[in-house]
Amino acid sequence: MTDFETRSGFVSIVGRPNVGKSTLINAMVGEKIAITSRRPQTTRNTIRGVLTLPDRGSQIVLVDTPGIHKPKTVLGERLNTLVYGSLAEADCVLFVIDALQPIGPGDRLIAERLLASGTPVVLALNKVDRASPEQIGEQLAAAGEWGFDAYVPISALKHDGIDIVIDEIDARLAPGPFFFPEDAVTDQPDRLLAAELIREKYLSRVHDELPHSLAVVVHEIEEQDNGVVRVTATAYVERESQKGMAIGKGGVMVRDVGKSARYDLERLFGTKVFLDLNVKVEKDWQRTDEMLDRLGF
Ligand SMILES: Nc1nc2c(ncn2[C@@H]2O[C@H](COP(=O)(O)OP(=O)(O)OP(=O)(O)O)[C@@H](O)[C@H]2O)c(=O)[nH]1
Ligand SMILES: [Mg+2]
Repeated sequence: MTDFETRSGFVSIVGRPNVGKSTLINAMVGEKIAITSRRPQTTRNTIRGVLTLPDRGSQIVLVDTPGIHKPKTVLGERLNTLVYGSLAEADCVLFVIDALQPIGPGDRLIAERLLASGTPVVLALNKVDRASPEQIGEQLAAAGEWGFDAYVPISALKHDGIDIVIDEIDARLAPGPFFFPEDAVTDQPDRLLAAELIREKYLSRVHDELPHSLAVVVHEIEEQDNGVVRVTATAYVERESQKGMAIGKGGVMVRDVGKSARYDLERLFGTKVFLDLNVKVEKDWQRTDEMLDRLGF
């Protein structure tokens, strides 16, 4: 017996890199709380999104996680540890696979971990907007062998099937308290959200190894007397050669990133923003524990 009149639960969103986990959390909470990009390994932190359904008396706390992959760096190892740690706390798992990519060893590894954990699993087959009916059928049949609790074809990008995912999760919530205010969509501090928005602008503009070598830190967010919010940030790269790329010819890259980020930041803070963005070299930050600590991983 419990005294709760409400239901709630923590739901980890897991899957291989690039399958659309962050796009899905944004679609579910209805706001952009996680950045997305065409490149794998975009998400580097667990990001909590909150979805309250007042009519049903329930609250879903979604946890977006970095894609699970074979780790090559200390950062990679920490990301995997982070994902498996979040599974331990989950009441339910939302396992995302890509309709356009045949099920591979990466998906199987995750599926086995999930089956062993005994946690209820809702599988979302994402990106069906670009898949043929045959592809969708084959993927569902193959994934069906795992015997998870529910299977939902979706398009996170086009917001198709999202309500069904929410229903399937809601049906599996146990009596429990609301952990967040009803109108909350995330518990991320502004500094982190701002840093991620700046990193996203870089990810869509730079190539080769630079996306992986890039970390953004927001040092200060300060409201000035004139009402303008001043955001002071640094984009860290790993090598001197990357610094030139991150700044661009005559500063064109840093200006373009800054302009685009400022637009999102102004929406986030609801006021004019002055963005002070610098680029610095921090040698091999992904490979040293000390630097990962400083950057907040
Ligand atoms: N066509 C299509 N593309 C999608 C869909 N969902 C996500 N994408 C695209 O897939 C790419 C990866 O999306 P993300 O949401 O960043 O993927 P992720 O799983 O969070 O990736 P990591 O954080 O790197 O693990 C982006 O270019 C998205 O726009 C979808 O339903 N349909
Ligand atoms: Mg992501």
